[in-house]
Amino acid sequence: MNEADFIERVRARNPNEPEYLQAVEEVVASLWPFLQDEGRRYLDAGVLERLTEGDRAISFRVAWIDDQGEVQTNRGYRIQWCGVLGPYKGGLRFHPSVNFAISKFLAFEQTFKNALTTLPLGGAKGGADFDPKGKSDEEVMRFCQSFMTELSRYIGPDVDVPAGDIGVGGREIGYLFGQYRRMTGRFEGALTGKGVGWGGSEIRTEATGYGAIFFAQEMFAARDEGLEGKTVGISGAGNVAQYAAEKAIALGAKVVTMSDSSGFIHDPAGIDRDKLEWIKALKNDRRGRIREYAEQFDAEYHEGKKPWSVAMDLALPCATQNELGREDAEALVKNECAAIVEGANMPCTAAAAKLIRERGLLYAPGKAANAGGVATSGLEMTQNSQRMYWGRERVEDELHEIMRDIHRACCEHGKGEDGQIDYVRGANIAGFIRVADAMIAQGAI
Ligand code: NDP
Ligand code: 2IT
Repeated sequence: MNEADFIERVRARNPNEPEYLQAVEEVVASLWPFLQDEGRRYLDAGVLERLTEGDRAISFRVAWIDDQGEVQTNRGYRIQWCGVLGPYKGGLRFHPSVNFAISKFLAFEQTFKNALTTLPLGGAKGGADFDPKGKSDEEVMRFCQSFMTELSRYIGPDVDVPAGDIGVGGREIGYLFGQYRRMTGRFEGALTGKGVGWGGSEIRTEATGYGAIFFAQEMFAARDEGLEGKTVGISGAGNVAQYAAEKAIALGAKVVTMSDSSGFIHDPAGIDRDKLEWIKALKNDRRGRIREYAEQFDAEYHEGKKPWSVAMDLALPCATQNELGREDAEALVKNECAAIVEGANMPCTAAAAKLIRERGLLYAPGKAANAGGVATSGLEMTQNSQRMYWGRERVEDELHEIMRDIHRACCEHGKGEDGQIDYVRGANIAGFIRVADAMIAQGAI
């Protein structure tokens, strides 16, 4: 079979799932030359066919009662993609856009990402088409309780360990954990991202954003450059965006943009530590809109626009999939942006990624650059198993070392003949080898 036939087969088996196909096409394009050559045995063992078919997909009804006493119905998902490396692991997303195709692409990507961490973690993802925006805390709690009543059948510390993602943060993990404990009668590490006072890990909240900046630091260090003085553009204003901004500022970079689904703010003076604390309170406590920043700090607000036309040395898309298209990539190239580091999962469209790679920008795919979140979830699982608590410094040091190792693995497998690093190829091959070796060792599964 050639590459085109293989992709055609995946397409035919998964109709109407564009995001899933996009993720598969990227991985297969990276792997194909390797599979024809030193990776031949993986092709012969049918590993690629197996890895493009998830272990199982669960979909369920979530009925709950809103503040008006009306019954509302949503759909919940959990896709357990591949369990050869450890218990299934990956986030839960609550957003109206969540569907089968999006859950599948995320679970597929998660499998390679988790492999890159070198921790014992299988790949999974899930969520619901529930929109937490505008809902009261009580409504969110009732939704989480109903969702977990069903999900609790399928998870557990040695089975599947969900965490947060878009729309699922500390508040939601608290309600989900409470209901899991009530359903099972067990206080155990069946979820990560828990509060630090009740089984959570230090640094898990910060980990994805911090990890992305550690990765960016490594990329620039390979060119004998640091982040100090660099202009950084960030999209999103949620968990990943906030802590990417925090670490970038701490390392002396100037963060000039953040955004939400309504528009972006541009602060040419730079978002400093105090302004970032204000954004955290706006987003995490008041659940307000980013436009309010422009009124508070006399910055620009661009309704309905994305930040990529602003001049920046480092672009960090930290909102959602396909948020950075070809025209955005053209604008970044035109403004001499040096690097794009994906805090979000698959934020660049295929056309944008193609252009970025052709033009030779430093380009870190999400499965490498945002792996710090799940890696620290892995450290939370370790602490739960040990019934131990590790201090902040220890966890941050471990996270930093894991991100350095992922960078090293990308370089090892992504170095071209010209000495340039293709991080996409490096991440895909390094993650694939770890999963594929385990799969072959465990038989025809
Ligand atoms: P949050 O819910 O905390 O924040 C999401 C941010 O992205 C918000 O600012 C939100 O704006 C914006 N956003 C969401 N959907 C859209 C959309 N369709 N169009 C434009 N903006 C949008 O999520 P996280 O920060 O946790 O996640 C962000 C990304 O990072 C996701 O791709 C996620 O999969 C990925 N990720 C998260 C990890 C984690 O540990 N949390 C780990 C690894 C990856 P608004 O509030 O207006 O909706
Ligand atoms: O996309 C991701 O890696 C996450 N949302 C975090 C998953 C986790 O289990 O911590």
